[in-house]
Amino acid sequence: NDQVAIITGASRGIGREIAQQFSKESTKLSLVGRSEDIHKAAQELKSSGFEHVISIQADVSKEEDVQKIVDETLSAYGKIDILVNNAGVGFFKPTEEVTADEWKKIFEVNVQGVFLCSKAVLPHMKEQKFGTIITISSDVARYTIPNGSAYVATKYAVQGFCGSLAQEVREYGIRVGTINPGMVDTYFADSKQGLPEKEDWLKVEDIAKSVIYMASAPKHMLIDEIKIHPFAQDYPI
Ligand code: NJP
Repeated sequence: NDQVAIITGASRGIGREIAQQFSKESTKLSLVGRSEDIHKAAQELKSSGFEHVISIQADVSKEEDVQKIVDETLSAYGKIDILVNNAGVGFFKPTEEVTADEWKKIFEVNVQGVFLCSKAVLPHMKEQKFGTIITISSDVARYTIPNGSAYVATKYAVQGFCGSLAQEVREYGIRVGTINPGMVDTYFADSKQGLPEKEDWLKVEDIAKSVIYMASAPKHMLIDEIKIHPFAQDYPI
């Protein structure tokens, strides 16, 4: 396998597990996160004997950081086959308590980050006439919940962006898809992974394996959306 993948938000939670699963497929990896923990995630893979991994401390909402991600990936591996837009943040509270700054910031990461990273890899994928862009969206891109107006709005936006992009780049052999999970046991929204009350929630492996499935589908196949819920979660259809 000589595929090259960029995974954003790979320092913990779903992104870190996506990196683990890709390493088992021998996919070469660029791991992205804002904090220094991103280097630990790469080191963990190296310690387990996987050599083809670099870590890039970068913020997906900043254009100059995103350029750094693409430049460092190309100089390490010479190409980009897969982008996993996984980095994302969330908070849940009544709308009148959401500040304008919080609204702006969640859109900068969840929506602008997906736009900037996708835009930055497109010239390379177009040139090689192949590529897969997978975005971890959410099941709330398909329905609404109280106290989630900002987060839900970002995921509706992401869904609209990815759907439009999918049609736009099809002629270049580039596949664009979203994975839309329900509640996953991670550090999301200031939580902790492994809390007993989240025992019935989806596990990071459930989502990571879907990413591998989507990315490794044969070239004639486009999996444009995967929805996954914890069996125990009550959700609107
Ligand atoms: O969250 P968490 P998840 N630039 O907090 C990084 C979606 N989702 O794994 O930057 C670059 O454990 C952050 O690292 P750091 C969700 O919307 C989740 O659950 O160092 N990286 C960390 O590695 C999101 O899109 C649930 O702080 C940035 C990672 O992102 C995706 O799943 C349900 C960054 C977040 O790890 C992964 O979230 C659902 C930035 N600006 C959708 N900001 C769920 N957990 O229930 C953050 O439907 N990161």
